[in-house]
Amino acid sequence: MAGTKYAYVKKFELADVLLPGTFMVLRLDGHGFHRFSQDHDFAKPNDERALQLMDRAASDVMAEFKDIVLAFGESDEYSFLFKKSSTLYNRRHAKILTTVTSLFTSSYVMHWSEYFPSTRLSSLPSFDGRIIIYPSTREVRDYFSWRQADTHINNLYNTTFWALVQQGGQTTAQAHETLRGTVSKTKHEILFSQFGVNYNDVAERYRKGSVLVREPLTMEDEEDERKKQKPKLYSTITMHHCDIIEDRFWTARPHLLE
Ligand code: DGT
Ligand code: MG
Ligand code: MG
Ligand code: MG
Ligand code: MG
Repeated sequence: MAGTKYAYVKKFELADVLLPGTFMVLRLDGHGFHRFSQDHDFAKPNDERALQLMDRAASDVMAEFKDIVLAFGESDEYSFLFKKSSTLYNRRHAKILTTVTSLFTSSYVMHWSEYFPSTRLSSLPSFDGRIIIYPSTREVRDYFSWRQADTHINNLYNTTFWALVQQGGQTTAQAHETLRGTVSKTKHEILFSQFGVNYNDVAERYRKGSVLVREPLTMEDEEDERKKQKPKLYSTITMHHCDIIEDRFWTARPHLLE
């Protein structure tokens, strides 16, 4: 085809390569999930099934794209960290972003009925996506701290808000008013004194989000896998609901930021 008189149009496709030797972080976010969550009766403040379905789609993405070493999910969003040396699709921005985003979406749809057996998928879920490149480990650490701090702030607010409404009998307008301008400590106190809830006992999944880690298999594990005739599996994906702001998580896994 290269020789036809039409082939020049290909030259209009400009390169969109992401800077080599930098960390690529890809974040997806559900489009219009305020409405989508209402249409599908998501539990408030947190719907365990919906969060598990997000985790499932994210782990399918990680199974397909081995250069993704870490993922963090909360609410209707997921962030994926690619290893710094990744040359996936020659680091073409649009190719990476669209392939990952559509794979995530198709997995979300394909597995919907496993997680929502009695709720028909009645509208079309879609996700927006972006890739941010970060020059050093400092920004990568701060990026994930930013997302997990967001999880905490939103969950504390939402947990207190829905306690006021569901158990405290307030209207949503009243609950907004009750919480206007309050600091974290006040929300903890409201939960404890009015509803007997110690916030620290709320499920870690809700307080900390989901962390998917690609763990390299040890030689011994590899040998076991070979015996099971899966010679190509050199890593495994594990899920955690743990702190990723402090150093501990990262120092235990130096391979993530190599
Ligand atoms: P966007 O992202 O600009 O298209 O708009 P939205 O509506 O997706 O807004 P966003 O992403 O800022 O907020 C996520 C929405 O999804 C928020 O309205 C709450 C809803 N949502 C996410 N997870 C849950 C859940 O577990 N339970 C309930 N009830 N709602 C959830
Ligand atoms: Mg948004
Ligand atoms: Mg959204
Ligand atoms: Mg969101
Ligand atoms: Mg093609």
